[in-house]
Amino acid sequence: MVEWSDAERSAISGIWGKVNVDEIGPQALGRVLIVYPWTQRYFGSFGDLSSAAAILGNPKVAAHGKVVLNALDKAVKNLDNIKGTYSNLSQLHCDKLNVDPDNFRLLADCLTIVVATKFGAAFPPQVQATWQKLMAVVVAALSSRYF
Ligand code: HNI
Repeated sequence: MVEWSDAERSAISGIWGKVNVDEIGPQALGRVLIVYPWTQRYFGSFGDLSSAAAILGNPKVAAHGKVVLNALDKAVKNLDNIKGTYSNLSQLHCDKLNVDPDNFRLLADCLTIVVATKFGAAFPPQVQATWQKLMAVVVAALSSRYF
């Protein structure tokens, strides 16, 4: 059972309250597909992913980036039960989508970089520390039905 202190809860709601899902989601997923090109194999139906510009301009990537960040919003709103919140989503990524769970960490890392780039001084190390904990719990929860 993950414990969250009041300071951690307020750090998460502070930074998450500033995140525009429609902007950050597409950038985070786009970055994964550019930095780790083998992840493109899961998105064969998304059309043109042939260059960084194509990926960042691809409306399906943008739409799916929003879907992913809206799912993250559910974790933020259910900090005390992220594992349960993501149970079905974990099973879907495992059984139906066959996504290698290592990729969850890659997405979490890209999201952290996008958030750090966007918020700069408003994302100091103390806030990042809590953010990394959130990412670790999310990655573990999404991986939980694989084993
Ligand atoms: Ni992911 C579909 C959430 C990481 C590949 N993914 C979803 C859906 C949600 C979601 C929500 C929609 C489910 C539905 O239709 O019921 N994905 C998340 C979250 C993370 C994540 C919260 C990590 C934080 N997904 C990843 C990663 C990959 C990935 C890292 C591959 C590299 N996801 C997919 C694919 C689909 C998908 C593929 C189906 C997309 C489609 O529309 O065809």
